[in-house]
Amino acid sequence: MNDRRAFLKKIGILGLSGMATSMVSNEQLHILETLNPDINPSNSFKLPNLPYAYNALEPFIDEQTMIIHHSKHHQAYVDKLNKAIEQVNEHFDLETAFKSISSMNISIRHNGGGHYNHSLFWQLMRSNPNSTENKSSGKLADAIIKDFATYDNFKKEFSEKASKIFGSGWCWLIKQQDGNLKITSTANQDNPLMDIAQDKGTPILALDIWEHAYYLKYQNKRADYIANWWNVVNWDKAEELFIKA
Ligand code: MN3
Repeated sequence: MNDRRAFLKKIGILGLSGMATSMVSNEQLHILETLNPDINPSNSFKLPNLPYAYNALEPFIDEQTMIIHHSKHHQAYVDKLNKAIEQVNEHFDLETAFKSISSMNISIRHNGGGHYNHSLFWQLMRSNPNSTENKSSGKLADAIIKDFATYDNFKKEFSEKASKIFGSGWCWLIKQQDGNLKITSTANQDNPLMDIAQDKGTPILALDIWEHAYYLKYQNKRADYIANWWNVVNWDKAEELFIKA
């Protein structure tokens, strides 16, 4: 019954947006729905479902942190973003908004970034309870070798950048306009798609460095959180983002 309702809802949305069913996977459709109010019948942003259970990232990221991070923190960004865009009548698309975010209401920058960054962050992780080796593969792996000499070098550089962020922020691997990869960081909920970002590019990896992302399990040991996060990086998703960028 639920499946049928969900299916009919999707068909309705596909009809509205004029997309062919074959062009959109279920996962992509869900993300489109949550990130774009234009194809979301309630005309507001929505909290996306996690693509796994709250305890799926154990033992590296604990269940309680995931519950609070997703259902409280991310939900709050969504709610505040919807409030911030109440005054905006025209077509509102987050990725477009980021290109001129410096001229917008600060609440759209904080909460639009918060919604976008977390939506990406959830997708860029996956379950790996047995801690099997988890490394980049495919074209992204080749690009990492080209730009950082070795995978271990890249991992070390990214971990150092993430551990040195002062206060709250995000660490990113981005693909720049020239096609090269770069490790960069942003403060608060800013991201590399925003006009105010020092290094601009398409996010390929995203790591939340806010204390709410790790404090329950790791307290002040941010380096341990970062070291364990590598176990749950979803390299298939990163490869997909890299190829699309
Ligand atoms: Mn967070």
